[in-house]
Amino acid sequence: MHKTTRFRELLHSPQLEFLIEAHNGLSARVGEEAGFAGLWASGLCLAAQYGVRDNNEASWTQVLEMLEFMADASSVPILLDGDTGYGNFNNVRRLVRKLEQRGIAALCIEDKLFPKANSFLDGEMQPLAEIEEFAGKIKAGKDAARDRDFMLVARTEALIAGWGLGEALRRAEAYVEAGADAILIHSSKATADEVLAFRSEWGDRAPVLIVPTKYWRTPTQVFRDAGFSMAIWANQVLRASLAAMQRTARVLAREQTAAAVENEIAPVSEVFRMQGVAELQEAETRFLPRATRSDRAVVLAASRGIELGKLTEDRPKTMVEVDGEPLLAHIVAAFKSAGVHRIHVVRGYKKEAVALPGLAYVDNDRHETTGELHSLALALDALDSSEGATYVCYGDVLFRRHALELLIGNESDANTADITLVVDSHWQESANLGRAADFVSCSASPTRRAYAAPVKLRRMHAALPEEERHGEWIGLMKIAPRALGAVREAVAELLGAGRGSRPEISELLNRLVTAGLEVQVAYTAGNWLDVDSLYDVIQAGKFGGR
Ligand code: SPV
Ligand code: MG
Repeated sequence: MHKTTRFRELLHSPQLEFLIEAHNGLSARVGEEAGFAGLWASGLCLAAQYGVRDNNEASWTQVLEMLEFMADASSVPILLDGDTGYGNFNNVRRLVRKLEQRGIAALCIEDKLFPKANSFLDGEMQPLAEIEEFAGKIKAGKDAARDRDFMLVARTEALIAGWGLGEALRRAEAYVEAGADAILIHSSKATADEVLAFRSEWGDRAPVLIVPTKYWRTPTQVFRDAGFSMAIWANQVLRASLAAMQRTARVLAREQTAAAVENEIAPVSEVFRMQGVAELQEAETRFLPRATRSDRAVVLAASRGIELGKLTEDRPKTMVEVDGEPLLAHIVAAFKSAGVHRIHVVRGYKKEAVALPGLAYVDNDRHETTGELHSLALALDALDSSEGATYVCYGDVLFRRHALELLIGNESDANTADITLVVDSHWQESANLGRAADFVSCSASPTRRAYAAPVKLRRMHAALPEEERHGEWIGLMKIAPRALGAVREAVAELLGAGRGSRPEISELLNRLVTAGLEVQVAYTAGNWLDVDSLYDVIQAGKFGGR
């Protein structure tokens, strides 16, 4: 049901209904959660939460902005306390249009002059609008509404301004005549006598709303018996939060420890709940490619990187700073932002210099005589037997998160091969082709991949003839849980067979292909950088964004 229709129903329901004040998204949610069927966007409270006076100091568009948050945060109808309508009939027309656009159900305007002041501040001194002029605003407001259920409540201040019951009735009559859907009769007396007198004289010409701020002692049953349509708790929530904020701030200032207030205040988890954090987390699982909890990464970072000369005298290449942070920190950040939080780093050369927090370390103490496959073997030994996927990358490769997302994919992806490699189809554009590169030959070229079945690796070799090259492996791969055993075995075989030699990961991959494992290729164009030279370090500084 539309919020407008719901509000209309509330206005005409046979029982006394209640609206509670709200002044921002959070208080709107608080009011709805407490069980209120509607909200009063109080002018006083909106002004107060902005820290300004209830004298139209906040502009009407600032009010509108906040109303949008309130309407988004709640599903019950909102009645805006629209003061005098922020101008003449024309301003009211525009206001109504904007309120409808932002999902506000109803508008209340009062018969004072712009800029108004709060009714409880010298209310009897405040001039009232001319009846005809105010009736024109009501007509214009109703005329502007596209939705027939958009309700316009006319509020008369005749009692507060000291003009008496007769004037209040005369005005109410004229306002309903002009099209008002209900009357708000306001009073600043400490008893309800005035509003009760109005109600009994008024009869049932239109629903009547009250704001029992000053006559709060009157039992609610009296309002029920009198037949009011709605009672508005117009400022109690703001006053409650003000008292709590003042108390907490004073105690903190005095005690200088949060322990003095912790038991009195809402836990942070409650703030998260009110913000709807759970919904976002749920949506992330549907819309974001994320690793699962048990996924882990292995970063092979044992070698020095002698090509970098002085830069790697006291640290391995993975700790060389790029853009103010070690290469490894960039790699860790890319994994973490994709949801892979368990990261194992194989270190060797100057291992004490590799000490970023929160990582698991595996030491290859024979790094000088062994190679990358030995490092990989050590890392695989250190992994638990969880069901997660294993991401493997080199400690000197910078890649953007996008490259990682190609591997992670989401439920709907066909990304379910035993092993998946990220392959750069733009290998020719690499600035430093003199370096060692893992070129790949695949079942389909990058340009044809959209039409073909998943692209499979045929062969990886540094000396692959140019006409066979479909791309270059960027040094990042994913091993599916079910393939981990086969990978472990193949690694062990290669290391066992090749005593003295230093088998490379390319050999491992070729072996796995021959053994019938499905090694798939995900093409990317750029999005990575292999840091093999001083030139690369400089390029890496410009690489930017993960
Ligand atoms: C408001 O809540 O801003 C009102 C009601 O207009 S009162 O403050 O009682 O005038
Ligand atoms: Mg007000």
